[in-house]
Amino acid sequence: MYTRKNQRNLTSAERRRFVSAVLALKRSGEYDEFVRTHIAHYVADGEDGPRAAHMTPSFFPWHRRFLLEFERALQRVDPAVTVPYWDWTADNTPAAALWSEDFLGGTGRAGDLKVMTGPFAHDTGHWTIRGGVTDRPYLMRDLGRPSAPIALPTRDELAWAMNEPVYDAAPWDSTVTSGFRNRLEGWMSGGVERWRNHNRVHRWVGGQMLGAASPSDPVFWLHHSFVDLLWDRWQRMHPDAVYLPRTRLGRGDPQSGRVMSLEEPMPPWHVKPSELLDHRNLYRYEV
Ligand code: CU1
Ligand code: CU1
Repeated sequence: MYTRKNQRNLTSAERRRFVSAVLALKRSGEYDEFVRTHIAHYVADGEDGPRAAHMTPSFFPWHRRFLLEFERALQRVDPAVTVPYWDWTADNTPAAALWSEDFLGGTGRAGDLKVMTGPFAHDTGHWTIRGGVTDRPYLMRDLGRPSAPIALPTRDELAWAMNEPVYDAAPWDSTVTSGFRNRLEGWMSGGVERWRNHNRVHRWVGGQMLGAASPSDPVFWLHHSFVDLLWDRWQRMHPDAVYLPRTRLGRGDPQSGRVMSLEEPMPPWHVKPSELLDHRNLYRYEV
């Protein structure tokens, strides 16, 4: 049993140990394996094949397992390290300590968006992007997208998702407008509202966080740690709510075989959503 802390409460020693463990995984090649796994499971609505990770009910359990795998890798380097979480409703500007020189570094420079500060700046020699969806070898960010400013999700926007009492609904994809899962994952069609909550955060950071290679930016883990906390919080807010779909979809359903119901194993780990509904025997969140 261990605790995932709010990143704003980390001591400077805890920050340093987290960063060191991440850099160790980068050196060993394991980090890039995580990026490749994420890319391999970035299957959109319009593509064929099973959709375990995104635009799908198993968005939450898939990322819970993905984070656990990453956290276990970090802990093989340093058993005291856990994945902190970033509450983007509170630490919602580029001036937040998250982006400081001794933690994740800051935004990218004008023009090519290349990150120039902190341990993940390419010029340190420790953070070369490989196997991504662009051929740029350097980490890019565009915090707040100054050219067309956007804001991180507010408490009210988050509440709009959290107050939804039903987990997910047909057609179980990016187009569904009700249900906690897509209100939090944040695919909504049309206009400025298109990116909500979880997706808005990817957009606000910009650079590699915009696409399938988003774990190339270590902030990915802190973002998804908070998303995981929010799933937990939602379950407590709605104790009678259940994961949906409960049973395998019928053959006539266009999503049959594409989305995972409660007892259908998710690739690549062959773990069922039902096995990931409760994390409290493994870790807790500091509140
Ligand atoms: Cu993802
Ligand atoms: Cu994400």
